[in-house]
Amino acid sequence: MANPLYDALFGQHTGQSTPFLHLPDGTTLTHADFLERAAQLANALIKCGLATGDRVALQIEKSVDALALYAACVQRGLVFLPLNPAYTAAEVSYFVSNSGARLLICDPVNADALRPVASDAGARIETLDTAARGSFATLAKELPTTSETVPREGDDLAAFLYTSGTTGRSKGAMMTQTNLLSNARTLTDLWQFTERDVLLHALPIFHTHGLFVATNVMLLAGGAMVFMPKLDVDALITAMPRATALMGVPTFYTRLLDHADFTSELTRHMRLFISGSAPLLAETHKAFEARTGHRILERYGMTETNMNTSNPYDGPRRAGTVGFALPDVELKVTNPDTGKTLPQGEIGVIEVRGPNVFKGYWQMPEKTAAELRPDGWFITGDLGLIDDLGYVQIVGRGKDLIISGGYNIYPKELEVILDDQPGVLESAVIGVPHGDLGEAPVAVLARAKGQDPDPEAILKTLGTQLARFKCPRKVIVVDELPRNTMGKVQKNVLRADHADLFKA
Ligand code: MCA
Ligand code: AMP
Repeated sequence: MANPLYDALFGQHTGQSTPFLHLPDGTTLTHADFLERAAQLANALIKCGLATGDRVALQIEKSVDALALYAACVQRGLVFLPLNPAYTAAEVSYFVSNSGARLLICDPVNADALRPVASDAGARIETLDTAARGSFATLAKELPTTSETVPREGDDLAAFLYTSGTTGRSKGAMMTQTNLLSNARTLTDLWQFTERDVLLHALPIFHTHGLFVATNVMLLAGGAMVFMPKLDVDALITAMPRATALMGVPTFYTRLLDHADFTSELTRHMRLFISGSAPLLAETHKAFEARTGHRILERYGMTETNMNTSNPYDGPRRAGTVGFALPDVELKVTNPDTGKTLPQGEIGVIEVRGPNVFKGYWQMPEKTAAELRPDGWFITGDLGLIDDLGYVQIVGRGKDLIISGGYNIYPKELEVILDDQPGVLESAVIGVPHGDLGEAPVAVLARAKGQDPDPEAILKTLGTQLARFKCPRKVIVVDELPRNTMGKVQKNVLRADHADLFKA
C-alpha cells in the first residue's frame, strides 16, 4: 500500500542527485541528501517510541533538519505539528498538551524552560539546533539513512496547525494527506512550477504559506529552493539572479520596493512573484509593476483550507482582488445570518468547499460544527464579494483578527491578559494600518476609577506570556471605551480614531 503524500512529494526523488536546497553557506543539498537525512531522523523518531498517528511537536528555528522532520513524519505516518519559535513556554504548553503530542523537539537553549511543559503533558523532550546538534541529533547519528515508508490513506492525518479563535483557545486544524496533496497539485499546475524553477524561500516553515504552499509545490515540481533563515532583503536581492520565483507576504514586497537595489534589471529573468496571507494593497501592486514590469500574483488561503483562490497565471492579475476559486475548489458568498448564497457583487461571508478543506478541529466537535457545514462548506469568516468579472475581492473580516506582517493576532488573547492588569478596567485591542506590517496591534486601555495603568509594566507582563510579535506596538490609556446602544465596544470607532497612529 502507498503513502500518497510521501510518494508524491518525497519518494519520487529517492536517489536523485538533483538540487533541492541552496543553503546560506553556499552549499547545495540534493534531493537524495535531504531524503537520507529525513530517513535518519525518521528512524530516530521511531527510536523515541513513536507509533503511527502520534503527534510530534517541533519548536526549532528554520533549518534543513526542521524541514527534514516534516518529511520524516510524513514517511512514518506521524502527525507533524510545527510551532513558531517565538512562542513562549506558556503558549507551547497549551499546544503540546492540547494535541497530546508524544514528543516535543526544541532548541537546546529552551530545554530548561520546556522540560516541565513536556513532563506535565506526558511528552518526551529532545533537543535539536540549526547546526544539527542536540540530544535528538545524537540519537539520529548512527542510524540508517533509509527508513520504512508507512502506508497511509488520503483521509489520514498528516499535520496539525494551530489557529486561534475569536473566543477561547487555539484550535488544532487537522490536515489530511489529501488536503495537502490536492492543493499542492492544483497550485503546481496553475502556477506552472517545474523542475527548472528555483524559489526564493524566506518564509517561516511553521505556517501554511512557507510549508504547504512554497515547499510542497517545489517538492512536487522537483525544483530547488534558495533556503534562507528569514527575510533579509539584502540577501534576497543577492540571491535573486539565481532564482525564478518568489513567494512572500505583502511586507516582502513593500520592503523590496523600499530598497534602492531592487530594480527592473534585477527582476527581468524572474518568472513569478506571488503574494498572500494578508491583503496586498493595490498601491503596492501598482508600484511593483511600475518598478519591475511584473504583476504580482495574489492568492488567498487559510490554515484550515490551504489555498482557495488565485489570480490567473496567464490572464489579467487584478490589483485588489484574490482572483478566482482554484479549479478544484468551490466558492460562494453567503448571507451571514441566513447562510443563503448572495448574488454576484453583494458582500457577504466567503464559504469554500473542496479537497483542500481540513478535517476539523482536533477534539473540538462544537467548534468544527460551527464553521464546517455538514455538506462540506467551510465558513471562512472573511467578508468578500465576487465582482462583475468573476474575481473574488476580500473587503474585510467578519472575525476579530489582526494580521501583522502575515502573522495572525487574535485580540481576545491579549485582552484577557490586559483586563487583569493593575489599574485596567477593560481593554480593546485593535489593528491599525502600518506601512511595514500592513496592520499592527494597538491596545486601548480604559483606566479603573482613579487609577493609572502603567503601559510599560503591562507590556513587560504581556511579553512573558505571549510571543513578542503579538505585543501591542502602542498602548493608549483612556477614561472609557466607546460603546454602542447594545453596550458592545465599538472597535470600528477606535480603529477610525487611531487610523493615523503609525503615519509618518
Ligand atoms: C517579527 N516581529 C513582528 C513580526 N515579525 N511583529 C509584528 N508582526 C510580525 N509579523 C517582531 C519580533 O517579535 C521582534 O520584536 C521584531 O519584530 C524583529 O523581529 P524579526 O524576526 O527581525 O522581524 P522581521 O524580520 O522584521 O519579520 C517581519 C516579517 C516576518 C518578515 C514580516 O514576520 C515574516 O516572515 N512573516 C511571515 C509570516 C507568515 O509566513 N505568514 C503566513 C501564515 P522585538 O524586537 O520586540 O523582539 S499562513 C497564512 O496566513 C495563510 C494560510 C496564507 O494565506 O498564507
Ligand atoms: P490563517 O488562518 O492564519 O492562515 O490566516 C488566514 C487569513 O488570512 C484569511 O482568513 C484571510 O483573512 C487572510 N488572508 C490570506 N490571504 C489573503 C489575501 N490575499 N488577502 C486578504 N486576506 C488574506
